[in-house]
Formats: sequence, structure tokens, C-alpha cells
Amino acid sequence: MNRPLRSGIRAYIGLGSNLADPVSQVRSGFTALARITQSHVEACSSLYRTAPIGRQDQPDFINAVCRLRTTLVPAVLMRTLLEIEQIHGRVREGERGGPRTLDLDLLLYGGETIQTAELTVPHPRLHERAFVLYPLFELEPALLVPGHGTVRQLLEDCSGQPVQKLDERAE
Ligand code: PH2
Ligand code: MG
Ligand code: MG
Repeated sequence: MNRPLRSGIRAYIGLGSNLADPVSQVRSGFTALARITQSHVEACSSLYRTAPIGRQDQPDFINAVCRLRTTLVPAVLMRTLLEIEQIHGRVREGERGGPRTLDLDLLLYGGETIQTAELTVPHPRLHERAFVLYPLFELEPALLVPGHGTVRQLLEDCSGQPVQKLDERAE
């Protein structure tokens, strides 16, 4: 286990799965995030069962969010997330937004705005997705999404997207 870092940037990672035992996939994702070099997991949200946004012809998702403190630069952190997805059997084929074993999105990297060929931060759809905003709200309601406002404000515009917090004892 990596030791807590006092230096570094706070990065928020969104986890999502709707294939091959999604609860186990997300829990295994938490474990893999805890093993990333030069990084320390500060907090993980509860798990949430969420209706698919976008493509509807797929199972419900399990979603969650983790807060990391990291000294990795964003491009290296992103590459590491893609490697973890692959280890979890992620196959990228067919239409975008389809079912997946594990999706790890770099949602926020400190207060930075990043636009490169590989990476857009904040995540371009984070501000309108209840399945990300609810777990973020659980960790940090006053968190600012650069260019959009606080998580608390953004959630007010997300009614009508079904999100159910899982009772951990029942799992
Ligand atoms: N991810 C998507 C598309 N739609 N819907 C839910 N509920 N949860 C997700 O993680 C999700 C989605 C593409 O990344
Ligand atoms: Mg995603
Ligand atoms: Mg993704």
C-alpha cells in the first residue's frame, strides 16, 4: 500500500461497470487504484446502481468515484487508468458508450483544465451526469467543476436520472 502523500494534486476518478459482476468489478477497481505508483487513495464513495445514460439497450451500471492524491502528471495517470481497464477485460469495439467490464474516467485533476488529443479535463460530460455527480456529492458537495459550478449546483439540474445508493450490507 502506498503511503499517504502530502504533496501532489487531488484527482477524481469515476468508475463504471455493467458487465461480468459489476459490483466486483468496481470493488476490484478500487483495489487497483490503491496500487497506483506515486498516488494515494484519500476517499472512495459508496456504490450506486444507475440507469444507462445514452444507449438504453444495455444493463444498469454500478458507478462510484475515488479521490486520489497523486504526483503523476495527467497523461501518465490516464495511461495507468487505461491499463487497469485492460486488466479488467475491457474491450473497446462497436458503438461508443456500450456495455463495459470497467470504465475509469479521469474526471478532475486539481482545478486544471486540460485539452489534448488524448485527454479532456474536466471530463466533458461530467457536469450533466447524475451517475458521477451523486458519488462526487457524497465525497465533496462544495467541489468546484471548473467552468460549470459546484457539484451541489450541478446536481439540481439532474433530476430524472435514476440513481440508487447500494446498501453495502445487502451486497
Ligand atoms: N457510462 C457511459 C455511458 N452511459 N450510464 C451510466 N448509468 N453509467 C455509466 O458509467 C455510463 C453510462 C459511457 O462512459
Ligand atoms: Mg465513461
Ligand atoms: Mg472512459
